[in-house]
Amino acid sequence: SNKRRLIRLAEVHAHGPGADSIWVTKGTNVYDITDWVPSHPGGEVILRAAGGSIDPYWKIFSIHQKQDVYDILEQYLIGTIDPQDLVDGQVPSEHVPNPFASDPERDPRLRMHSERPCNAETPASELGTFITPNEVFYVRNHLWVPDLGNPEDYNLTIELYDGKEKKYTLQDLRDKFQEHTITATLQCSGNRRSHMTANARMTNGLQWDVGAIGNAEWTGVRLRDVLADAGYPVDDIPKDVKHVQFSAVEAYGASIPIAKAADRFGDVLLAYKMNGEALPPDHGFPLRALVPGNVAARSVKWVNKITLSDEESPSQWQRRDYKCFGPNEGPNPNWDAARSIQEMPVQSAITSLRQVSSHSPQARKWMHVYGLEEDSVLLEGYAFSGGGREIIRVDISADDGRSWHQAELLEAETKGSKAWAWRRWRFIIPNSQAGKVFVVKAVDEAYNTQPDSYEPHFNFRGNLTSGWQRVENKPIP
Ligand code: MTE
Ligand code: MO
Repeated sequence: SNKRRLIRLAEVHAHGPGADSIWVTKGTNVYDITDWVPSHPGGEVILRAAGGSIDPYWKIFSIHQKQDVYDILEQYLIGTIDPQDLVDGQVPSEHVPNPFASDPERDPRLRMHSERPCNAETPASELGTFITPNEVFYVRNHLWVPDLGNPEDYNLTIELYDGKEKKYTLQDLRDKFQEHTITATLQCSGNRRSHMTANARMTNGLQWDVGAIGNAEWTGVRLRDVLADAGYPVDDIPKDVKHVQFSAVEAYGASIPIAKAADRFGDVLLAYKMNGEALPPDHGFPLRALVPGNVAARSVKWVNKITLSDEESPSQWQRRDYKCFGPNEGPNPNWDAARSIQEMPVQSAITSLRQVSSHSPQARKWMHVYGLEEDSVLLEGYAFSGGGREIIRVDISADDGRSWHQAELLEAETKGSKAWAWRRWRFIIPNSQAGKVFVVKAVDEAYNTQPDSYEPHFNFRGNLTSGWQRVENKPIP
């Protein structure tokens, strides 16, 4: 039939993003998806594949790997690639785009979980400082790092509830608004997921250790100030507006409640600096939302559109992935009924365990520094809670939870209206009193604390793992 006509690759290329009709290939089939583009649930990102192969995108957006999605596409089949354009029966590799072509180089110290998209955590050995250096700050990308062209052309669009839009260039943001700096910890909801897998059951997602977290100074303008300038009454929130949706250049999106965005003590920033430097490409250059106290998934990188709405962001990262379920709920839960994660619960981890010993010249130095007379074990780590709730205590057990001590909470200078930054802590115990297993747990200012085990807060996604961390009494590499 005419559905099977042979099509040259050059003809496919002519139906790219600007063309009247939009074609894509999947395998060696050709589809005219013009009529589908406006109803694509993922929005205009589909145009990235226009005139070429959608295969690499469908690999990344795994939501497509379902029969009903294949069925939709099959309706638009118009032909197959002419065999004279194929190499070994396949579309040549030049025709298949590399969505990750503009991803930057990464610091070799990062522990890579997946390269495309880049998911890399800070190794425990680099988690020892109050401020996490930009080069080793964990990277959590769902997609590619967008190629932005000239930053001077970058625009942020604010869409108010009545549909009116206001645009700001980066220069507008710098010129019109007061600059603010806050010290804030970003933590992925999957931080420590591997501990839930190890101590309860297999979880679905990247198996992060303790390093999907980091602390930085973020500089930018207050979202609240920008919303006010755009014409939104931040001190008299209209009833219908419930959420602020952030959309990013590369198709990621998420939202936060309006009450957080409009709160004068909420410190939500549109940040352009990280630790005093321009945002690195992996962390959202030139502009990211920074929502302190909330799960890092809401701190949308490369943000270029902000929409006030009565609804949460329609993205899968708001309506799906970042939710928790009961321990008994299987992999097909009622997603819509579950609440999306916003503020984080209490968390703590041991990032360093060292011998301070008279036997080793290097470790002897620490005995001197800490004024110790006996060979000892030195533990260090972090503790953090969401919502700006301060960590008030860190308890350490040197005998697997039978008896407890309090760690020393280290002082650090922070900026911001609330306790958005983690607390570093230190604990030293003579070897003669140290058992085989150390345990850590923390308490925040609301006296929230952590679950002692993993099964009771198991969820198949492995989100918000916060069970007491246990580590063996041996050096952490
Ligand atoms: N923003 C965009 N545009 N794309 C993303 O993939 N990942 C989110 C959030 N913002 C993401 C994003 C998630 S899940 C996390 S944990 C943080 O960014 C990670 O921020 P970082 O890579 O700067 O550490
Ligand atoms: Mo995340």
